[in-house]
Order: sequence, then structure tokens, then C-alpha cells
Amino acid sequence: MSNTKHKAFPEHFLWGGSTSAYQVEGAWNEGGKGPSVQDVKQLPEGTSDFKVAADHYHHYQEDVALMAEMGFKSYRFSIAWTRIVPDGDGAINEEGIQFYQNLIDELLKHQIEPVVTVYHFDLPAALEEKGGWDNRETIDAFVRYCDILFDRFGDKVKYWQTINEQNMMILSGAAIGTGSDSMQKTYQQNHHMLVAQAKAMKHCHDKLAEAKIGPAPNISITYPKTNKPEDIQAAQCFNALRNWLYLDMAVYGRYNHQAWAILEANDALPTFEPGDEEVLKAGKADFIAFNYYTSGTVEAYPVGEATTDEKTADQQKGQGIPGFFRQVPHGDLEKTEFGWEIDPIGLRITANEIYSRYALPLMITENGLGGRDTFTEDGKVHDDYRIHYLREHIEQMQLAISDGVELFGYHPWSAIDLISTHEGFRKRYGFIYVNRSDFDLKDLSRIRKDSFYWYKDVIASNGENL
Ligand code: BGP
Repeated sequence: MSNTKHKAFPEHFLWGGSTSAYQVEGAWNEGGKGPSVQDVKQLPEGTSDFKVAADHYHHYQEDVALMAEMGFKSYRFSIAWTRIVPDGDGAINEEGIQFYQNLIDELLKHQIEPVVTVYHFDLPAALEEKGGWDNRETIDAFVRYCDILFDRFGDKVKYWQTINEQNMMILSGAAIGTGSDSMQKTYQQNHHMLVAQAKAMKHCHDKLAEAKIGPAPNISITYPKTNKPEDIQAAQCFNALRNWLYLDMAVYGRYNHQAWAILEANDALPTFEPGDEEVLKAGKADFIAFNYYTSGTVEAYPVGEATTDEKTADQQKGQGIPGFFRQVPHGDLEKTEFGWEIDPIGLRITANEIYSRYALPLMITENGLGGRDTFTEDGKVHDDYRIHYLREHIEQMQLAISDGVELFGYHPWSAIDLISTHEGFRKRYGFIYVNRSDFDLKDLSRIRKDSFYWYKDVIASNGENL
């Protein structure tokens, strides 16, 4: 039990919710949109595709009205690169620009602050065909796309995030539909994304004096399995590779030394082109957005020892590099029905750790519980398990604030039901139920879950009534 003196949430705390374009919008080939890697990827059998999703593209006004009813102060969503530039680096699609103008205007009409992610797993398929992030030309295409967004939406959008969960794209490409088989190639792609991000942050600052921009990685503290020094050292390594590599770069413009050593030992060092070092140094984050679902646990992984990892395409499990670390179950934590460990205190620890290292304001851009919700005969969705999960995380968030962490926003995943990265529509996260299943689109009507009413009260009381 913590003895910390509770402080209230700051007066203008951004209570909101989160989504991403390809998981919520649908209309995958409408309005001039080009295909993204998510539209063309091979899906595991029995999993729905992203073509209709929650059909937010056609329901955005109704959805924003529901967010307003919950009292959202902010909404974190992503813009689909392929709506703005359908082939990634060619002509601008004015219809796509118009869609986001309408969405942003709708939000502002309800006094909801737009928090925009530029790129959330949905690289244009046309760029992937030209080598994707292997190809340095993708850096230029990304920066041009960002410039278009800054020019067109910069008068209305203050908060920007560059790349959602770049660390998960690199570590768990199989779950997300990104990445490559070779470790060196993967970290070369990573390097190109880091260069692209640094350039985008610089352009944002040059163009928009008032804007704030930062990265949006998934940051979770990793625990050692035991207090043996070998396990503690393994945890330090995984934290470096999974977490600090991305934040050291976004804040200090340099590679984390331990992450670099791990890459070196695995012949996976990225090649720098002349000028990269200066570019990386010049890109400065104004704040850190991070996604947190659970913590991780690792143990030492002696070279030559047979692997015991769970082989899985799930972004929260199964990481291991011989000689450094291997991920193992925590052992004492409860799990969601999809097998993700639940660790609210880990959120407080993570927030404190980030703030100690970087001393920048923090915003939580994802946190939530995926479950198979049931639409019951009384026309409701009784998702008390979600309320329980969110309540415990909000309590820890408040404790982190009481510890002195500058935390200014919370955006649970997800504002509304949408398609999971690799588990289809059956794994739901929203406050708003969308009436469809994996393969039956039904009427796509919106139903307020029990968590909707609960969160409304949390927001109205600025976090007092949990
Ligand atoms: C994060 C992603 C989201 C999202 C969420 C839940 O990794 O940024 O896009 O979907 O995790 O994951 P999943 O859908 O796999 O349950």
C-alpha cells in the first residue's frame, strides 16, 4: 500500500480516448483512399479484415457526439497516410483532407482537443512495394506527408505524435504486419524511421510555433524474474532495447548505449548515411506520449541454452535474445482473457521511470482491456471487468502525479470498439459497443456500455469518482 499523499488531477487534464485509422474507419477503398499494408496483409484464418472496421468514416458525427456525451476533453486518433497521399509519395487526395477537416471541426465544435498520430501501422502499400522502410526514399515520403498535415491541419491541431509504437513494429512485426526476418534489416528500418521522425519533429517546430510534437511508443517497465544480478542485468538490457532506445533518440537524439551494444553483438547495427547524426540531434520531442497495457518480465538467457519461450505472434510476449534476456510470465499477475498480464502499479513505475529519465510532460495515449463483450438481452453491455481495469490504472496514474510526474492526458484504448491488430473484432476495448461480429456486419449500431457511464462520471469529477 502506498503512503503517498494524493494530489488531484490537474485542472485541464485531457481525459479522452484513443483509436487508429485502419482499425476504426473502414471505407478502405472509398474517398480516393489508396491501400495500406494493413489492407493487403495476409490475415490469420478466422480473423476479420479491416475493410469496414467500425465504419467510423460514415459514422464520425454520431461517434464524436457520443464522445462529447462522455465528456471527452480530447480524442487521440490517427490520420491514414493513404487517404492524404494514396500512393504514399504522389498526388494529394483532397477528399481525404476534407474527411479529416470535417472530423477535426466536429471535435472542435464539441470542445474536444484533437490529438493526432501521423502514422499508426498503415504504411501505404505502394511504398511497401518500393521497399518500405528498407528504402531511404520512404523517409522523404514520410516527411512530405507530415508537411502536408502540418500545412493543412496545423491551425487547428496543437498535439501531434509521429509514429505509433515504432518499438512494437520492430520487436513484434509478425503481430502487426510490419518488419523483416533479418535483425539487421529490421534495425536499419528502425533507423530510417528514427531519421524520418526527427525530420518531422523539426519541420513541425519550423512551421508551427504553438504545436507540440512527440513520439508514441509502447513503454512498459520490464522486471527481472528474480533478484539474481544476472536477471537484473537481463531486465536492464530488455528495457534498453524495448523502451529507452526510442525515448533516448526522441529526446536526446542518440542511440541508447546498451541497446547499441545488443545490436552490435547480433550483427544488427544500422548504417548511418552522412548527415543522419545531425538530423537525429536536431529533432526534439516536446512531450512523450506512451501506450501502456502491461509490464514485462525477463530472465537471463545464457547462450547455448535451449529456448523455452512461448513462440507467439503477440506484441506483449515471447521476446528473447540469447546472451541477453528472454521474456517469461510474471507469475503473480492476473491476466485478461486474451492472456495479457494486468499490472496497474507497473503504470506508476513506468511513468516515474520515464519522467526521471527525460523530465518532459507525459501523455498516456493507450491503456485498456481487450475482452469478448456480450450484448445482453437487456440491450446493455456489462463490462465491469473493463471498469475494474481502468479504475485501477487511473488510481496509479493519480499516484504517479502525486509522486511529481507531469502527466497531462489519458486516452484509454479505445474510445469505441474497433478491430484488434491481430485478433479481429472479437477482442473489444471500447466504451461504445459496435454491433457487428467478425464476419457479420449486422447494423453497426452504437450502444453505450456500462463503462461509458462510469467514464463519463470519472471525467465530470476530474478523476474524483472512480
Ligand atoms: C497497441 C496498438 C493498437 C492496439 C492495441 C491493442 O499495440 O497501438 O493499435 O490495437 O495495442 O492491441 P491488440 O489490438 O492486439 O489487442
